[in-house]
Amino acid sequence: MIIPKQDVNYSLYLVTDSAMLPPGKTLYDQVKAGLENGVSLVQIREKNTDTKNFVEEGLQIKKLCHQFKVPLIINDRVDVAMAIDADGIHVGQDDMPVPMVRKLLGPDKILGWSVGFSHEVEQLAKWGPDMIDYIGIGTIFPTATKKNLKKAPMGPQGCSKIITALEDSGATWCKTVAIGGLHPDCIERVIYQCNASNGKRSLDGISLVSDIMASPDAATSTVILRKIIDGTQFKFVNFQLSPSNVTAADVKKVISQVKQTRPLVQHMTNKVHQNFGANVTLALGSSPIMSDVESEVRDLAQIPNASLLINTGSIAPVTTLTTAIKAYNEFKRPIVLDPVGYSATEIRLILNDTLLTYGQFICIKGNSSEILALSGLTSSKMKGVDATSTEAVTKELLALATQTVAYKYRTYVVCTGETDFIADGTLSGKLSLSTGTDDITAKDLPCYLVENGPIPIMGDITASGCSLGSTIASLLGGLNEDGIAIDAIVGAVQLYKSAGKLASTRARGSGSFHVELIDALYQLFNENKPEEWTAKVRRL
Ligand code: 3NM
Ligand code: MG
Repeated sequence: MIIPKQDVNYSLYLVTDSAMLPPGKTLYDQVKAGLENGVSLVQIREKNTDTKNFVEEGLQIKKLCHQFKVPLIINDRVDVAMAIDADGIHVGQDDMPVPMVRKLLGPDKILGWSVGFSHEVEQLAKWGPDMIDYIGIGTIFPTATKKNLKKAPMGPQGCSKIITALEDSGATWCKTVAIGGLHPDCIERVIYQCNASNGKRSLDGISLVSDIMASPDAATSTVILRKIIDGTQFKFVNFQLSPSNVTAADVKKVISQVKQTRPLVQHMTNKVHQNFGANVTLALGSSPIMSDVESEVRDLAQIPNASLLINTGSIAPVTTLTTAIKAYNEFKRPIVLDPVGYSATEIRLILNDTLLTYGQFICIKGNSSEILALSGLTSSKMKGVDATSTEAVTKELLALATQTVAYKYRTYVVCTGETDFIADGTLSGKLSLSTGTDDITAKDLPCYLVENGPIPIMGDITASGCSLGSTIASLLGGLNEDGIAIDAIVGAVQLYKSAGKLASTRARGSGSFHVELIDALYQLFNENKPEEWTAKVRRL
């Protein structure tokens, strides 16, 4: 062993594949470039190499790895690992049974196992600490590298479930790496979102094949990966995720910024909301664009102060939505998700889960049924898109559901109702391997309540909830670099609720309420006196 196995650094774990080498490069070249630039662990994974070649290559690569004090792991082939005295072995669920491998290898070698499901973790825990040293959790995203993958991509959510299972089953010794479809455009988000629910741990590393093995410039690719993995801050928007007390002065500042910057708010929304949402956006000094044309999303995402609202009330093609999400994430512009009717039908559930898997959202806004369903805290299925759960839903439960969704997706969450709940799960964008959320759990997250008494007529017009999404997207889009996200989100909720109350006192029925709501938003926005708004904010 080149180093004691408890000292292994799992942070950037390169798995080889000689079938994807770029022209002119050998496996040795690619591994060397990786090691020179920060690869911390190497696995030789050769599915079609003759044993003699495998052994020769293994010896060569072992020598190379040891020059860098990096351990060498062999995939699947226990005989090869033993023959070359490798530092460890990695086996999958269908390879040689783990207890046999451990018996052959002895206690000091590193033993890794591919895990795709929580029940596999329970087995691991039963074996105890002398069996498995680390697990490769996958596949996270689709990948062309591993043929005949029997598992569906699990996304960061599935990975978090497995990390949580390790904590729940007491297998705290076992280290974790994520694998499958990991590249610079998603690795920060994967590290950020993959956490045990008790806040005590996150991934110990990222494992990958093609990003280095297939790279024409493996050195530069590794430098890029290393920099991301060593990062301490995930800046997925170009304004601030810092905490705030959200005073009237803070909200006033946000609105002044929106007036100056006149954000472009791209709506990918349902048909019923389009006209009303566009008028609400205009009332807030912003420019609406109601487009779900895939070929222009990149251009729109690059416009300064652009923001994107995705409302899944009518369902746009998934590829259009994921392309938009990727573009807005790339240009660090905010995306608000309104998961309309989440879990009301299977297709809405799958669509929204898919969107949440492929992007980092700044805010998820839903009604209590949607947020409860996303939180997983109740098993009740919603009755319809606008239905609220018939169970006794207490304020405590709604606050916890809001915090739970915020924690899961590391985002801000707004749960609407007579009281609106807003939770901040971003933890200021803090990024780190291994340490999780520093013991902070969902119930510890900052939570704000916005109250203004009942406004029953809100429920008598269409798209009133959707247009809160437009309002949040406007105010977030308008932030300058020094603007603070939570000020914009709480401010938007407070503005919308105050305007609703004001409009309800002026309206003669639901028809004029529609018009009065736009007038009230226009008035309150332009006056910009949050200290006089009727909706009040308090901290939980
Ligand atoms: N194991 P790339 S996915 C080797 O899910 C391997 O267990 C997986 O390759 C698992 O980084 C995978 O090129 C391939 O996507 C990962
Ligand atoms: Mg295998």
